[in-house]
Amino acid sequence: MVFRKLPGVSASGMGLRLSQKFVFLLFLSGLVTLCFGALFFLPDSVRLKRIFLSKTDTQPVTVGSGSENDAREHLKRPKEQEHGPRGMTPAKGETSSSKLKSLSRKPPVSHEATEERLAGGKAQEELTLSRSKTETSGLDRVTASDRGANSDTFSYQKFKRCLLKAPLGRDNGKPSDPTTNERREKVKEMMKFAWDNYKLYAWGKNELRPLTRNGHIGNMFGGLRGASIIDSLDTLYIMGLMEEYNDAKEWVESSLDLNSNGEASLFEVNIRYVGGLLSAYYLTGEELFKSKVLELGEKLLPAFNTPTGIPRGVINLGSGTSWSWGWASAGSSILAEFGTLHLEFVHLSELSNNPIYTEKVMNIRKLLNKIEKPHGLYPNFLSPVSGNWVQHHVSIGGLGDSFYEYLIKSFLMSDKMDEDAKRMYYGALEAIEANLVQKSAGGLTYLAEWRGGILDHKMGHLACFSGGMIGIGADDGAPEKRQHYLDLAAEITHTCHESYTRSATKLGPEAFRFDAGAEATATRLSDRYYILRPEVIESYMYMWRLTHDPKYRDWGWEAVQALEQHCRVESGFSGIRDVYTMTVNHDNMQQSFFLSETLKYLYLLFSDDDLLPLEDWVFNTEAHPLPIVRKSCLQDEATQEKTASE
Ligand code: DMJ
Repeated sequence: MVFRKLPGVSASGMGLRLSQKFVFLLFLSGLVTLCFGALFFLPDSVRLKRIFLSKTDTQPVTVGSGSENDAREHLKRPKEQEHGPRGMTPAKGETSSSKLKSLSRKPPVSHEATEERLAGGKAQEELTLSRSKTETSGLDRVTASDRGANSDTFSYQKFKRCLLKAPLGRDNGKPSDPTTNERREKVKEMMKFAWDNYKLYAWGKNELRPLTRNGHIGNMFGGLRGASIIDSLDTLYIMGLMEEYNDAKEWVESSLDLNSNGEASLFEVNIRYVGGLLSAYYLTGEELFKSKVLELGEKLLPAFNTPTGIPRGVINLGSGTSWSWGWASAGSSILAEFGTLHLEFVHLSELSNNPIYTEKVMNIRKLLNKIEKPHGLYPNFLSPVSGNWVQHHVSIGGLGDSFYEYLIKSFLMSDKMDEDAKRMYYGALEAIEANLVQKSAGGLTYLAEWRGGILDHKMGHLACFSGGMIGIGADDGAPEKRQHYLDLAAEITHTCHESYTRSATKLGPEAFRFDAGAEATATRLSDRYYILRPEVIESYMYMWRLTHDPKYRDWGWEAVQALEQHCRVESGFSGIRDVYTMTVNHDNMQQSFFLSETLKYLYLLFSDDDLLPLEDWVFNTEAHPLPIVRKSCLQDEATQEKTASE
């Protein structure tokens, strides 16, 4: 077929002349360049960017270990491990630790030197985030500096003088009994082993993968790195592992980059990074930790820019944009997440002398006080837009847990001045006792979960922290209930210990049930794993301090032996996939909370009570010790200082 040239139509057959065609092509190529260029300036979470960029570039957030979250993180691990590329193991010399050594700017600190310097006064499923419609822009952020933050006014010396006892005790908490001391030394050796391997194979990454001998970054902390370092600072320090502590401090100084632009869990960043830096500062007085934590605290504030002031779960630390977890129904926020900020935020206000942090968490408190609670219970999901509950699922384990813990600890940390927190805690405990506390056929006390009035006879490993929580709160409720609370705390701790003793490995499953003939055992395959969690040991530690019943130390020692036998591998510690089988299958993950919590609580269990005495310290939910705020003492000290200078 022959095409005839029509009048007025160009040779191209498209009705364009050569010059027009050239201009059009130029315009088109400009447009394409612009589109691709724009991709790199879009916020990390924009879906289009995810399609074009690789996973590591965009770092989609998988839910973290907050409450039920790390269970989900764990579920995706087997795949990664099986399909992990071969040859992932870096050559030993490739770790950055050696490089860091040469970067040292300040002389290393010894335990004694720090203490001496500070002495003075009385003491010394991979869930890629789908942005929900409830996304908030970070543009309207109110920063701490806008509100007049003044980091110069906090006096570390005044703070030290207001402590009742020396933080590290008489002899760093060394017990006089030789067996206990041997056990304590064993725990210290475990910490050193876990740390050395992290340093060797995963330095600067978030966690160590001990089987493949490499680092894990994950996606709970946005672009933040070094979770295991921040989580370990205080543990290394109280154990007197000073060379290791100095390496960690040096890393914070040279490599902790807070200018990340990734999607982070507000809860996880708060409990691990904010909590870890705060306690490192309070224990050592190093200004470095204070300036880092104040810088980070400021980056978290935009998460509160919601119609109710209830923060959303995820925040982009760079842009300040925040949104709800894609898996949380109807764009809701999670009780254990927005309810686990109080301790750290009060301390951020203390250090910055800026009330904004306290205001943010007090606002959460105000809303929770105002809304109706079914049977006095606090459901796990709340809308940050309407301020109403979204579902009626109540749990003292995952999704709820540390909210209750922070109520009683807020009261204790306020030097028992925060009456509101006290009232809320005992109110919640009453509702828990009336609705959730159960006795099994075999006589075990447990905490069931509540789904709109129907009980699920299951208790998560996470819920086992409650033995310790109820124990430390026993003194401050109604006096006639003191013994009752101590008994309840002991019964729950006993049940959790049973969940360990009834397994082949003597480690406890992720969740255990009390139905269909089960008594403190996991009935589902998916509940049989153990990821080095601390909660059961945490309760042993508190119950030991409260009662001095030697059984708690014996139970702790059983756990040490089980960890050594089943979780210690050639290059670190690893979780296991099934606590009921002796031929263990490791999950290839040394969680940062193993260093921060599990080993710290074990060390404290085998130490004298004067190592981080409970009269002066509360532990945040990641086991980072925070001091009790003695407002009146601090004010007296300030007045005295003023009078002296006049
Ligand atoms: C830790 O990160 C904290 O204890 C948190 O409150 C719950 N999950 C882990 C440990 O299991």
